[in-house]
Amino acid sequence: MQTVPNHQVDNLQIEDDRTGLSVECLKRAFLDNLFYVQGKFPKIATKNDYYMALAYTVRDRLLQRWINTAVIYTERASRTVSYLSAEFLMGPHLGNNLVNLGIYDQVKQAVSELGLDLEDLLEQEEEPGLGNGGLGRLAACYLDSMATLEIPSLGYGIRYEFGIFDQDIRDGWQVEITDKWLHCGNPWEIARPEWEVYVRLGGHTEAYTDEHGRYRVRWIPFQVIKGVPHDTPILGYKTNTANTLRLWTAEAPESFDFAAFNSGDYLGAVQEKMVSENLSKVLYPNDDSSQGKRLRLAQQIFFVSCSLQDMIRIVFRQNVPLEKFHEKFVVQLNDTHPAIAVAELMRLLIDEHDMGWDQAWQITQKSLAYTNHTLLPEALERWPISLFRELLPRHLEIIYEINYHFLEEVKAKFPGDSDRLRRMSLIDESGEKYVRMAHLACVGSHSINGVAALHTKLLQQDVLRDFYQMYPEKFNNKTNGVTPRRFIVLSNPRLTNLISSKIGDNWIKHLEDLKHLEAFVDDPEFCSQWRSIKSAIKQDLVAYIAQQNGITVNPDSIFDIQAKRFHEYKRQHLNALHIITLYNRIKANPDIDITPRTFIFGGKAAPGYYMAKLIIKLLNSIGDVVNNDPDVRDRLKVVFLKDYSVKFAQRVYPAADLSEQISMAGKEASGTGNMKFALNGALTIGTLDGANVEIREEVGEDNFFIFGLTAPEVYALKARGYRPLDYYHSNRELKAVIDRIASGHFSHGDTKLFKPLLDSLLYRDEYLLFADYQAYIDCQDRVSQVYRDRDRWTRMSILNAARMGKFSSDRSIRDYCQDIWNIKPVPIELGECIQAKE
Ligand code: GFP
Repeated sequence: MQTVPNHQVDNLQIEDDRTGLSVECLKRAFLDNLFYVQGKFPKIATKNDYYMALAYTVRDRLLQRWINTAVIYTERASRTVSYLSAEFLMGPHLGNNLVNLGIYDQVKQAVSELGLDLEDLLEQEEEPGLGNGGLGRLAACYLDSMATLEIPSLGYGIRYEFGIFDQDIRDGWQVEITDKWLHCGNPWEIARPEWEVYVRLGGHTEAYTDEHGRYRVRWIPFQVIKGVPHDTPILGYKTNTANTLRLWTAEAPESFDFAAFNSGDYLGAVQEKMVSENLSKVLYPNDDSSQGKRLRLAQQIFFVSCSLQDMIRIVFRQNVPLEKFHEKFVVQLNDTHPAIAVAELMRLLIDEHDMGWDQAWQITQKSLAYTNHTLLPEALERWPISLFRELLPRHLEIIYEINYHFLEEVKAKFPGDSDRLRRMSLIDESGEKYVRMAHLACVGSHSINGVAALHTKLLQQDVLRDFYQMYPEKFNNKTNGVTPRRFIVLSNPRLTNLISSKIGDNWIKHLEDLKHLEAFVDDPEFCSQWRSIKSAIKQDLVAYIAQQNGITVNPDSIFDIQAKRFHEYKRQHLNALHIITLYNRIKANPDIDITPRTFIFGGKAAPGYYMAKLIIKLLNSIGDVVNNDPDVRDRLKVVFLKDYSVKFAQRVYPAADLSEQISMAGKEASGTGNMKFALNGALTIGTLDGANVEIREEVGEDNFFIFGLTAPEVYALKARGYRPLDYYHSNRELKAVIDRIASGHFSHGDTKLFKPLLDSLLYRDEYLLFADYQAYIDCQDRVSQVYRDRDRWTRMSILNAARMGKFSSDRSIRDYCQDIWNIKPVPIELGECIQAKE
C-alpha cells in the first residue's frame, strides 16, 4: 500500500489528532471520535460505532485538503467542471479514502492494535447506491479522476433518501427491499443549509413591460421547493486536491404550517413538507416506464435548477461578471436527465438576471456539453407537452422559442426539407406532443459526445444523424474509462502488490505503464505468481459463495462471470442457453470430457421489467437443477449472487477468469464492467459492441474471444426480415435447449412459467439470440479448450491486464479536459493557505 510522501507530511501545518498520520496518532484520534462523536466507550460500542469513529478519523484528514482546495479555487476563481448527473454510484467511501490518502496500512495497524479488523469495519459501510448501473458508476469514476488530475470540479446530483433497492432472491425470483443507506448516519457529508436555494414548480406565466419598456415574463409558481446542499469531499489519489460532490435534498420552505395546525388540521400541517420531500425521496429505476413521470421530471428540474443557481452564486462570490459564466463553468450533462439545464439556464439569465436572449443563448451554448449514453430508442427521454405545461410553464415557452430559432437555422441550411424539420424539431408532433430532451441537449450544447468509438459512430450515422449533419463540429468521442484506484488497488491488493513489485507503482496514476508488465510474460516465476494470486482470490469467492448460497464450487473450474444490470439487450439469457447446451451434452453422454465451469451471475432488474425478472428466475431455476443433478458430477455450477452493488463488484471482478460481454452488437453504448474485468486479468468473451471493440484492439485479437454478428450485420439481418423459428428448426442443439426449458425441466414440470420468454425468443427475438447462438457456443467451446492450456491462459490474462492502459478514467478525463472543457490542473499546496486552528 502507498504511504503519503514525506514532503506532504512535512507540509502539514498541524500535527494533531485531526491531521496526524502516524499509527499512534490514528489510534488516539479513533478513540477520541468514538468518545466525542459517537458517545461510546469500547466496552459497549457496536461495530457501527467503530466504523463511524474510523470514518470520522479519516474524514478529519480529508478536511484540511478539502478546505485548502476550496480556498485556492475561490481565490483564483478557477475554471471549474460542473458534472450534472441524476446518478452517482459512489461505492463505499472509507476504503477508497484510505487508498487515496495513502494510509491504508497505518490504519489497518492502528485498528488492529485496538483489537479490531479493518476488513470488518470496511464491510460495515452501507454504500450510497444513488445510481442504477454504468452511468452512475461512470460519474463516480470521473470524480475520482478529476480530483486525481487536480481538475477543479463539482459533482451535482440528488441526495436520494432511498437509493437503488436491495435485492433478495426468494424461490428464484428477485424481491426488492427498500434501501436504507442513511439509517445509521452518513459520516462523509456536511450539510450546507446556508446555501439553500428555491425551485419553482407549476402555476402560470404573465407577460409585463418593465421600467425600461422591455417585454418581460413573470412566472407565478404553484409550488416552491427548498433545495439544501449536502457536500462530500472527493479526494484525489496522492494529491492534495479534494473536490466536492454536492447533492441536493428537497424540503418544504416552511416545514410546518402553523396556521393549519392551529385550526386543527394536523395532517394538513405537515402535508407540504411531505409533498416537497418526495422530490428527493427515491431514485428511479432504469427502464421502468411504469413509474410516475411527473415526479421524475420534477426531480430533474429540481437538481438542475439548484445546481445552476449554486453556480451563479459562486460566480458572484468570486466577482466574476455573469457575462463570463461560461468562462468560470463548463457544465457536462450526463445523459439527458439534466437536459432541462438548457431552458433553465436561459430562464435564470433572462428572467432573473435581466440578460437579453442572444447573449443568454451564447452563454448557455458555450457552457453546456452533452454526453449521450444510450442507443436504445426507448431510452431517449421525452416528456408529454401537457406535463411540461403543468409543471414547467415558463420552460415550455423558452423551449418553443429556442425551437423557433433552431428550425430557422435548419431551414437556412437545408432549404425545402420539411421532413427534416419534423424529425429534428424539439417537439415531437407525430401523435401526442412531446418535448424531445436529447434534441434539446444537442441544440443547447457546444459538444455532443458518445462513450465509445462505435457508439459515437452509430450516433452520427443513426440516432443523431440529422444533428450530425447540422453540427458536425459538435460531435466527438470520449471512450469511457474506470478508476484503477478503486477497481484494482483497493479491490485487488494482491495483484496490485505483485504488479508494483515488478514495475513500481507509477501505473496507478499512469495506467499505460502497465505495458511494462509485458516484459514478464515469459517469466515462469512471474506467471506462476500471477496464477496463484488468481487462484487465491477464487478461493475467497468460493468461501463467500458457500456462505451466501450454500453451494460448493470447484476453485479450479473456469469462473465465468456476467455481472451487470439485467436487460434483454445484454443477453444474460444467451448465457443461459449455453449452460443448458452443456447440460444437455452431459445428459446425453454423462462421461463426456467437459472443462468444469462455474457460471456466476449478479445484477438487478428494474422492478417493473417483467422479462428481465423472468430471466433471473430462469437462471436460478437452471442452477437448482444443474447443481443437484448427479450426472453433472459438479462439472457445472450455476450461482446467482444477490444484491449486486459496487462493494459486491469489487469482490467479484478480481476472481473472474472469463468476462461475459455478450450484448447484441449496436446496443451497448460502451460498457465499463468489461474494462474492470480485463484490468483484473479476466479474458473477455464478447461481441463487437461498445468498448469491446477497443478492448480487443488494445489486447490483441489473439487474447480476446470474439463472436457473433457485427452492428452492420445486425441491421442487415433485421432489414432482410429475421425469422428466429428458422434457427430453432435448423439447429439441433438450440432446439434441444429450448425444448428442455419448454418441457418444464427447470420448473418442476410447469410448462407455462417460462413460456413468455420462450415465445418472445421464438417469435420475435428482438436481440437476435438465436442468430448468434451457434457462434457463441463455438466460441465458448474454444474458451474451454484454451483454458486447459494453463500457460497459454495465464499469458493471455497477463497481456489483458498489461494492455488496459487506455481504459483508465484518467485518460478519459484528460480527453474531456483537452477537447471539450478547455481546463487545466490547479495543484493544491497544503502549506500555502489556512491553518485549521487559526
Ligand atoms: C450506460 C450504457 C453503458 C455505458 C454507461 C456509461 O449504462 O453502455 O457504459 O452508460 O457510459 F448503457 P447503464 O447506466 O445503462 O448501465
